Amino acid sequence: MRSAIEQRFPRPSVMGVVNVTPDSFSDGGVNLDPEAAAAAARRMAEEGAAIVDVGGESTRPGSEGVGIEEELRRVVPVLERLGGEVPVSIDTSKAEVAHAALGLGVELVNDVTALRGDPGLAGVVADSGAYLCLMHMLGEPRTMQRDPRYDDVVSEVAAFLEGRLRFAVDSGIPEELVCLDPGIGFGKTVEHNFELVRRLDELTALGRPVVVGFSRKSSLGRLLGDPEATTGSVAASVGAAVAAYERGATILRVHDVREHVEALTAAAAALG
Ligand code: HH2
Repeated sequence: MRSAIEQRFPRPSVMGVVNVTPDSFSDGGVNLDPEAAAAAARRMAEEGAAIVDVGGESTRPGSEGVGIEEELRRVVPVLERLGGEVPVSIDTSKAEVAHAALGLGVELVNDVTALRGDPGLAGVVADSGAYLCLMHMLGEPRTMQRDPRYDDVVSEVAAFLEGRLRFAVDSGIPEELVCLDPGIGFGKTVEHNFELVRRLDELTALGRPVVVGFSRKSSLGRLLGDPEATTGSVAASVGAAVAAYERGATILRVHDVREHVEALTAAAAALG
């Protein structure tokens, strides 16, 4: 039986990102070799990550997605090498991939579709007793950055997450195992992304821990003056993560673990 997610992940906790993909927007190709990916995950745990998020499918703007066999081929060898030695989450929307990963010791399922992608995923999570992250996305990766529009981005994201939380609970997943994520960069403009962090209290008001993943995202590069940016700097990522923490985020999903752990440790000491 797992403890409530707030106990497992005290504020602030860092989730390190290991993408086992050729095409992720900021680290594509770096960890395609399973040995390299496992070494990166171990290093992140040593640097203070509470969990490492292993993903075998890029969801960058414009991406097409991969099939089940290919996703399994990418992530299973990495999870086998980690063998329960490093706390791991699986970044997938596919029930079969989550099922295999949970059998290899994964403790959290991170679904960017919030249980809309695969009708079998809710049951797999419910049966396993794993933690679950539900993320907001407008549209799908292939098209999501084509002129995203909201009347009020924060209230629409909050209503969506509340609905998906209800669906998860109705599917047999205990609420105390679920966290929510506004999905920075998933069908949002630069201004939408920063407004979500600025008004993060409206998402923490849903009563679940909030995950924020601003790390290296293009909005940071665009904010700093490059309208064509596809990534953002480490320093800008750390600034956004500290701001999100101050506004109530619990888990910060990041690529550069050491820098974020140091900054968040200092921020936590200063803010209390
Ligand atoms: N962002 C990405 C992927 N998964 N999951 C959650 N919960 N929140 C996020 O913000 C989030 C996520 C995209 O970043 P990355 O994994 O580095 O890139 P890619 O999708 O290109 O592999």
